[in-house]
Amino acid sequence: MLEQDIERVLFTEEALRARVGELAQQINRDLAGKEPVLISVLRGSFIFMADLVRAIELPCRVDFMAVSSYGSGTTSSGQVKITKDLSESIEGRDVLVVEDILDSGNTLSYLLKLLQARRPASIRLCTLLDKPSRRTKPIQADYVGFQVEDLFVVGYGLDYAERYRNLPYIGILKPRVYEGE
Ligand code: PRP
Ligand code: 7HP
Repeated sequence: MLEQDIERVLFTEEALRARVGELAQQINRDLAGKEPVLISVLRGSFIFMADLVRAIELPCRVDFMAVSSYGSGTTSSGQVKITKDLSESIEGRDVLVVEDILDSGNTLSYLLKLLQARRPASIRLCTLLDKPSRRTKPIQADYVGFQVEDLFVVGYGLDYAERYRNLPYIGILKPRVYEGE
């Protein structure tokens, strides 16, 4: 079972639910009167997006973009690949990018540049987790669920080698799982 590979639970289902609700309240206030488009960066953000959008009370659109830079390891390859683009134009729209984790910043600095070139009215970034100690690109999120230390975390959408996304909480993997990577 997946549970056997988890060393410690960092954020329980209850803690995630409460924090996602707080983030949504902040977004409801900040974007009041607007109709933002929420862009989920797949695949890691799919669960966070589903919970966040249901707590947002504004009229909004959703769209999806798939990018990948980690391959099957625990460090970024540095090369961001777009594997699925948006379905609609964002020109003139208020955009909220929804991510699961901001780590080195490679993925999001690449993505934000690309989205900015499409001339949205505004872009904001919401990440569930932030690992500032690993940042190599100067990028900050407007909304952060939790800061995490330099530990590889899984669950609630986040994977290691495509596994563990379906854990309902966020936890730290036992080192034996990725040793010898
Ligand atoms: C993960 C995560 C972020 C990115 C963050 O994606 O979802 O997009 O890494 O890391 P960075 O700040 O160091 O770039 P990954 O490439 O693992 O793809 P996934 O979303 O399909 O799991
Ligand atoms: C990407 C990623 N994916 C899962 N867990 C982490 O801790 C990660 N950092 N960057």
